Amino acid sequence: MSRLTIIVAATKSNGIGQNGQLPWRLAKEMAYFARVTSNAPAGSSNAVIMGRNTWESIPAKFRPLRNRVNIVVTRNASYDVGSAHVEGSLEAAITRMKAEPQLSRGFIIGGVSLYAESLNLPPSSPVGFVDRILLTRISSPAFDECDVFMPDFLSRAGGWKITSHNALQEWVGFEVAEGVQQENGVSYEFQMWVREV
Ligand code: FOL
Repeated sequence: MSRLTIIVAATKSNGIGQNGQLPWRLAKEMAYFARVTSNAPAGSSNAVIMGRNTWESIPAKFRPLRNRVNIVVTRNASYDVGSAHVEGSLEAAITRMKAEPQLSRGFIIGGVSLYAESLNLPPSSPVGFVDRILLTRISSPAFDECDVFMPDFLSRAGGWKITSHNALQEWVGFEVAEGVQQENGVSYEFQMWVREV
């Protein structure tokens, strides 16, 4: 059984993408994503589990995401990317991840299907479940053009609570900018949410 972390940047209406891409270009936010998902104790690495559309949305020059074990989930049995593990279900991906030597943390990095499916894993699931969400909340502009939306985890039963900024920094293992950040005219904030189980 493993505890998994979702990492996502979402608007106030939970928009996360548009036309198969991120709706914004935020270099510092992306650097945070890369650092959080890469940061692991010496001699170990983290895994990033993603859906096929998310894999295809990552610029080719950044794939596979370096210094991380990349696992792509697709129902297409003949999908082959060579440079990443491919599995047929979220459960198979988590099982594959756990077979990895020197594995530290497991991150679900999108998209909507994998976020929804992983949030639905009960704490009693034999493979694992999500107990933490690293949410970058984009407060303005609204990005009304978004065409894919994160499931509204905050409104679900499940007891999600926002943590202190200190708890976020302790968990990721480095200093994180606190409060509302401004980049390219976009306002956002780094948050961590956990659920007690
Ligand atoms: N979570 C957060 N907080 N922000 C995101 O942008 C984000 N994006 C995804 C999932 N969770 C997220 C999925 N989309 C890359 C591109 C798209 C993507 C995830 C990653 C990517 O190219 N990452 C490189 C860094 C590239 C750079 O430095 O510009 C990496 O090494 O992680």
